[in-house]
Amino acid sequence: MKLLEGKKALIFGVANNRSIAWAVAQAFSNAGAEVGISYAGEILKRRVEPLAESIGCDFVEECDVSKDEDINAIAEKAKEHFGKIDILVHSIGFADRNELRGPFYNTSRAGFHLAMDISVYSFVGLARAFQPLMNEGGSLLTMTYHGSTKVAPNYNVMGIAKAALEASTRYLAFDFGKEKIRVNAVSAGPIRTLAAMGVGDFKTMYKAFEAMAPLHENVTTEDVANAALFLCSDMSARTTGEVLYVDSGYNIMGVPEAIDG
Ligand code: NAD
Ligand code: 0WE
Repeated sequence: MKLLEGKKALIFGVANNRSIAWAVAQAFSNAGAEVGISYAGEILKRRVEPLAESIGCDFVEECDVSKDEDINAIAEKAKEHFGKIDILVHSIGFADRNELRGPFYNTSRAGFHLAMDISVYSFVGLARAFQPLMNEGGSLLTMTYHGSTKVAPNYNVMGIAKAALEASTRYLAFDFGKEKIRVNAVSAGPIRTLAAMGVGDFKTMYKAFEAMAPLHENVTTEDVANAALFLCSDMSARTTGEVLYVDSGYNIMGVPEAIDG
């Protein structure tokens, strides 16, 4: 019996084959789940449809999470297609590129609102829309980053958004606990995805991460997907409101080891 046999999972945030959401979709499909995929906009459709097809996924729907209409519409479509679902994965984050460099105090009001809306509120909005469709024993999962609790230079307003996302995870876990639905987050180390590409000096950060982390290895989307599989399966039946780090141990370090060899 596979870990997600008989479970229905809806995964938000597939942009391309490097997306964390795509690794999650593949891992869940391999674990026996029936998978549905959602992507942000028309431009991504061409990329996402062949990926979905490759895992035999026949629910591929556009949803711009900045629009309540889109969120309500996809919940309605999911209800028609799946009836109820067991798992919802939120793998979405966005800030204006200009906010991800220079001093944090330069964050504009509009930039702050946008980052919070797309990266935080969307998880709450999806949770509300899908609450009536979630089976008991189900799971909600989101993706976060260590810049939420510690300063990551240039991550800026996204760090504030991730702090709010992690707090939202705890409040949602409380609400959904009554219905025996768990809500958790995976905190991943830096991975070269589309969302990381636009970031100046990502290579330096990537190298520094590898040097500092106890395991001295960078993180892959497959690593994140395996943790997601654990958190969305009955293997983690009594874990909720948690942030699980998949970061080669980077976050436990306070002082780097000597690098003179
Ligand atoms: P990605 O670019 O593949 O995924 C981000 C997704 O957000 C894309 O699919 C994009 O279309 C979607 N998105 C943006 N605006 C949207 C909107 N209005 N409506 C719907 N979808 C929208 O990059 P990724 O690295 O896979 O990112 C997924 C999640 O993982 C994000 O929350 C990110 O913050 C988090 N994360 C990434 C890293 C990393 O280093 N790559 C590390 C830790 C956490
Ligand atoms: O959460 C993320 C990605 C955040 C992100 C990245 C972009 C780049 C392109 C959000 N919005 C945008 N908007 C764009 O236009 N990560 C954890 C990856 C990441 O992004 C960083 C990082 C790391 C790590 C930005 C600055 C510093 C470090």
